[in-house]
Amino acid sequence: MRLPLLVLLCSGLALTLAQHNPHWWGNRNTIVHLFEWKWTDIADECERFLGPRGYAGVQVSPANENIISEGRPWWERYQPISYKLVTRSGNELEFASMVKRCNDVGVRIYVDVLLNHMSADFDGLATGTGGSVAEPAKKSFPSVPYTAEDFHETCEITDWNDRFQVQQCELVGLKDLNQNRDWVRTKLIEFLDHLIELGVAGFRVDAAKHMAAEDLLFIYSSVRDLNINHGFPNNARPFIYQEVIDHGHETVTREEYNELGAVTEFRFSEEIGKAFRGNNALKWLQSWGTDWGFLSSGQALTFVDNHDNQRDSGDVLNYKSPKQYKMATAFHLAYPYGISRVMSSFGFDDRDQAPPQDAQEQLISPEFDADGGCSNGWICEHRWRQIYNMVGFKNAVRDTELTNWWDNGDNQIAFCRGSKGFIAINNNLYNLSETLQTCLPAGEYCDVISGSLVDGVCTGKSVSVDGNGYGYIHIGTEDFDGVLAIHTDAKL
Ligand code: ARE
Ligand code: CA
Repeated sequence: MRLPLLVLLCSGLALTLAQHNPHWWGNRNTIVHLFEWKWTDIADECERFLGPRGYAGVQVSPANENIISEGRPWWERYQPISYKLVTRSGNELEFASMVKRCNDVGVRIYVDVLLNHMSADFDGLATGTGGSVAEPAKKSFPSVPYTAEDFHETCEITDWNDRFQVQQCELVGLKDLNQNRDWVRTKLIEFLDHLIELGVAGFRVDAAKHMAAEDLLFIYSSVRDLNINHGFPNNARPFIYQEVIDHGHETVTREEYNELGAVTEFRFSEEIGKAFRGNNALKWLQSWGTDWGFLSSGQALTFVDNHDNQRDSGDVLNYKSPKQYKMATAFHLAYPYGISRVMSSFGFDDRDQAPPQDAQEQLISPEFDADGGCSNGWICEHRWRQIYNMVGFKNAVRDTELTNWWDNGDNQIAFCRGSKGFIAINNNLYNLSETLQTCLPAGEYCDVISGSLVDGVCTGKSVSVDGNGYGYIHIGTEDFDGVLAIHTDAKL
């Protein structure tokens, strides 16, 4: 029986509105997507790097069993065949231990969950990463179990502006679950509850646009509260952020979902890429945010690139354009807008390429060089000083307003965050050399882009701020990076 949307809205509203809270610990603010990492490596990373550097949480790759595809493309993980927690990232024990170890150092775990579909057609019997077998062509997934009647009729999405097709046909051939059926709802809720029991703080909901908002409302409202044994308060609801790709002219809109939880703001990614690639002057970023038609700040999950669009051509930036990428990321983390997610990639030359793996097709662990960067196929943008120091900047300036915007009428910009932080960016092909209002108390500050504050000294540039808050700011064409950032936690 389908309840009218209004009834569901009224009964679910109180609960679901709270599903915008990411449950960050302390003053932390930034989520990192450790794409395709193993659970044991993530647990280590929480303890040795993410906790100490002030990251708030990790988005992990799908945790439930998937089909094994020839050559092991990363996207096989988006083709589930059961809800057993066994993937190339690890098994349930390893998952549980990761969640606990990360929570223990104040880093939350958000799981990428696939509620829309199961795997696509496969010749004959398919085997999963947990040993389950399925016959996707017959929509038979005995390990759940699901049978053909749990799915929508097979059809193809040919018109992305046809609601029926988008929500009830098969996204790239993936068998489309019917979330209006009690059995399907029950299985999905059990799966989410299981993850919550293990201590996760929330979910990235894959392909949310391909499911009716009212079905998602029912599911989200039905899952249990977060596990108090992992440090969450009583009655805390899981944080939900939904992947809805809406460029602004879709039939199924992001507004159908943003009351249920946060929504990925793809236009943020596209516009920030465009600006820092030099296709839109940075001075226009003064009005960045809702004036650009973006969702309200608390509803927008923001990112420079994600694991899909970093593989597409176009304006979106990725690690392959490091100077522009670091500038865009610095702006992302300095400007008070959105729920920020940083991408951490593995290197790729073609779209389907597998993540770093050994001859037995086991995922390999990242290795680190003397600077702490990753060296064996993992890119680890989150370990780039210019990025993790901006995560620290964002923590330091939390809850302050943007003031004192300055620009040169072109591609040089600067602004303050209260009296806690100041950033300048130069994307012109000539020097930025100005005495600017930094809004900071008088003193000597370390630029956290060209270096850090280490044992009482700046390893990079420093800026002296006078009694009126002014400082001489220089970002030259000879500089390695086009950003300078100072804040009160990096004061000599
Ligand atoms: C793979 C093969 C396909 C094959 C299929 C089935 O590539 O050729 O048909 O398997 O055998 C990922 C990969 C896919 C992969 C899939 C399953 O990206 O290549 O297919 O896993 O293994 C739309 C959706 C959006 C979706 C994007 C990719 O709306 O939800 O397409 N994004 C999520 C994930 C992906 C994942 C899936 C969904 C599936 O982030 O990583 O796919 O779980 C316009 C529209 C958008 C549309 C976009 C497509 O912008 O507005 O709605 O996004 O175009 O570019
Ligand atoms: Ca669907």
